[in-house]
Amino acid sequence: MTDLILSLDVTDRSEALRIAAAVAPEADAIKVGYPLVLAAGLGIAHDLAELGLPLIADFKVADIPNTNTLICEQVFAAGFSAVIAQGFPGPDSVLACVDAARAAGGECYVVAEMSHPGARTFFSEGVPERLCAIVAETGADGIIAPATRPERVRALREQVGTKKILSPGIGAQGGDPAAIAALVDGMIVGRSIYGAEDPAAAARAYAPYRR
Ligand code: U5P
Repeated sequence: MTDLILSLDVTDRSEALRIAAAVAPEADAIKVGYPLVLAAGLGIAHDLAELGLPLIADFKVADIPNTNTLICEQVFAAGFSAVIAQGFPGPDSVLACVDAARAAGGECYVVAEMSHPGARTFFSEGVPERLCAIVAETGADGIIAPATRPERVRALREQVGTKKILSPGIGAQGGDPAAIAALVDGMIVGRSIYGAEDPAAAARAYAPYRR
């Protein structure tokens, strides 16, 4: 299965709810990050949860273990079903997120390599592979890997085996769903869906790549 994950980076509450409701029948999960939560409040998660799709909190949690625990407890109490953490703070920080996810019956994903051009500065020279080792060590559910570089996703698949790969960078950042869908478990798509005149139709265009 390759899921379609709507990245709902909209900063108006009612527009976010309207787009989410329209796209929900065409999507498998909704990812929410700082843009929407800072604009509309964490309570937006409860409203979105009513659509019945898994909700992923893209807060790229990256602090000491105790702070990560406190952040993730808030995330899951708000109604999210998964959280995204950074791996560079180290295994104990990631484990805090994994433990909080488990306590809530949720999931934790770790950023292994980012999708934008500048990511190459630090997500290089074996670092993504070391981050995948932290995923294995902590029992996290999977990684975030760049749809803009399918060859890197292929290499990281070797590292994570059957753990899930969720992949942003499709559409607005230039990633091609035809090149990435078969390599990953989830395609994360933001602007090319929520920025379209008809977001539901834009989401439907990804249907051939949902398996
Ligand atoms: N995201 C990336 N690349 C990463 C990690 C996360 O694009 O390496 C997030 C962005 O913050 C955004 C979404 O929320 O995925 C992609 O949106 P878009 O480029 O499809 O609009």
